[in-house]
Amino acid sequence: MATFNFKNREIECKIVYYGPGRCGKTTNLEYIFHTYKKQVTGEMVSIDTEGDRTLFFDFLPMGLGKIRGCDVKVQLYTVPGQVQYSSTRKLVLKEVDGIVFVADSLEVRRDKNMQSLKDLHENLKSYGLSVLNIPLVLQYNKRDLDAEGIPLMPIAQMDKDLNRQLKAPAFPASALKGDGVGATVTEILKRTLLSLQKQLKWAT
Ligand SMILES: Nc1nc2c(ncn2[C@@H]2O[C@H](COP(=O)(O)OP(=O)(O)O)[C@@H](O)[C@H]2O)c(=O)[nH]1
Ligand SMILES: [Mg+2]
Repeated sequence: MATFNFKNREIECKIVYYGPGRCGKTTNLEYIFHTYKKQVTGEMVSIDTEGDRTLFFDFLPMGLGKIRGCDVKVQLYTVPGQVQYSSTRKLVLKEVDGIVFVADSLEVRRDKNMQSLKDLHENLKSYGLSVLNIPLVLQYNKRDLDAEGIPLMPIAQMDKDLNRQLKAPAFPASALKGDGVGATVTEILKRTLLSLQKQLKWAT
């Protein structure tokens, strides 16, 4: 749940990039951090866990408008994807307002994607949240590897595996090249802001 600070006329919310280890979450955030410099309001903070990191930075999306005269400040987070960091992943999801699920398009990562989505589902449930009613966007990453002759799952297969029930917007992407990264973050920002607007309506 976002923090509404009416005194500073600021609303602070949290978007988490979730997905299996090595799917490209950190690469997404690094691309955003470097490409949308003007909208980044602080440093990238990195919390090291052995072999993997939790990253976050503050982001002030421009052009998406204010909510009731309040600026909206977003914290973008990644989680460590490796199985052993389950408790960290859960902690990062606390009070989340929107989620980008990054799936790895590599054929060999098919099961890992599905496991990670299930893990997301369970972790959200422990906070009384549901993947079905939280703002959510999927990203099918590493599409560039197709050109290298590396076997990737067709988009239709990934939709079937991951998005049959969710019916969330899904973006093919190459976080490495930046393709689809902006479209993904813009969509989750839009959806998260819309959801906050609705929550505010109920609260007043
Ligand atoms: N070819 C290609 N490699 C990628 C892409 N995204 C990430 N990678 C690579 O995959 C590896 C893991 O990426 P990383 O962002 O650290 O994954 P994370 O564990 O989800 O944070 C790194 O070597 C990245 O350079 C992509 O879109 N295409
Ligand atoms: Mg990472």
